[in-house]
Amino acid sequence: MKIESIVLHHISMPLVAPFETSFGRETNRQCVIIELRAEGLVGYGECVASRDPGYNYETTGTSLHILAEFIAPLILGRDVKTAADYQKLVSGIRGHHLAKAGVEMALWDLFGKASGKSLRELFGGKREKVEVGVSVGIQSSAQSLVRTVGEYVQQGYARVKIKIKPGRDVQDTSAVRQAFPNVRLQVDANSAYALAEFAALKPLDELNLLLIEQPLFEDDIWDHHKLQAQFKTPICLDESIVSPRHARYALEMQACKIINIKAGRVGGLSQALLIHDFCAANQIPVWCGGMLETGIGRASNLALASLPNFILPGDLSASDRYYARDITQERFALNSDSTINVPTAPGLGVTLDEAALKDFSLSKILLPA
Ligand code: OSB
Ligand code: MG
Repeated sequence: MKIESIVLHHISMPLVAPFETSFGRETNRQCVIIELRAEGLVGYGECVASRDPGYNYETTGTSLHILAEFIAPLILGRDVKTAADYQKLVSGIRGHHLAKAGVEMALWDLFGKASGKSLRELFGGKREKVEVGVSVGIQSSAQSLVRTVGEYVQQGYARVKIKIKPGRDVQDTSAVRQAFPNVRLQVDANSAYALAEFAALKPLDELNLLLIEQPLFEDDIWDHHKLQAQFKTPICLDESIVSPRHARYALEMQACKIINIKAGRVGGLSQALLIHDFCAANQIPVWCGGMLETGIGRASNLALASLPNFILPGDLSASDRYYARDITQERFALNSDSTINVPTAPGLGVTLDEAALKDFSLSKILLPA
């Protein structure tokens, strides 16, 4: 499709509650919404970079720079036919996967709208609803964590992930396990530990956790191999897997038993699909990670998670877990069986709430061909 114009919307949305991880605390979530116009259609994508470089090195600022100065000139006025075409066009830009992935999402929205097919259909996903869980940030105390987890369990979330960091790990996790002996529980350290530090947290291995997510440095697959050899609980990599190549490295090194897939982190939905297929061929389960997405990114994650090797519940909670007001007309609700329905309309299957986008806007960059 011939790309006629690009609009970059830098927005900030208030979260219903602050979200705290080992790398920081967010009360407002920033992101960049990408609007592509082509052949009378509009496609939307979400670049999931945050305000601060805490999760990885990208920020809303770096992504706006890369999008406006480097990615836009490569696609404006060009006929981009497939996601593979797009990946070839941007292959000269090193890194900046969150920026690249935001545009790829908008392209898929366009491809779907042009062909009358939903993303799920384009990906070959079979599920009409996907199993989901909730990611709970670090709370003021173990008691308040237990209270917060209790509220989510009450709402019907059958899988809970809690964020941990040095000093807030074994005690917090044990308290949750004791209060909820049967809940499917996992922890996420967001790269907060060195190998020796985490190896000392052996009690975690006795708490019947589904997995331990990204305990060590994001650029260190080898130390995760050493840690996995000492833990019976599966290690799951998030930050470390930034491409299909890295997924191969991790499996060859036996650095993990499970992979968290985020289309943003790996440079686009096409790359996420490649990792899904590679893991399926190697009997490694995957699950869909989240970046506190708006309804745009959430729709994309749901379509991705409808694929067969997304075996574990995703970090894909209902819209009201994140935002009182979203930028899509549609809001995603939790079904009583801890699932969320996958959109069925063409493309992402959601419609933008223009007024909300405007109200949340920090800046807007218009790039004509
Ligand atoms: O590590 O999975 C993560 C949110 C922002 C950045 C990194 C992560 C997260 C989450 C939230 O855990 C998942 C969600 O969107 O519910
Ligand atoms: Mg994570």
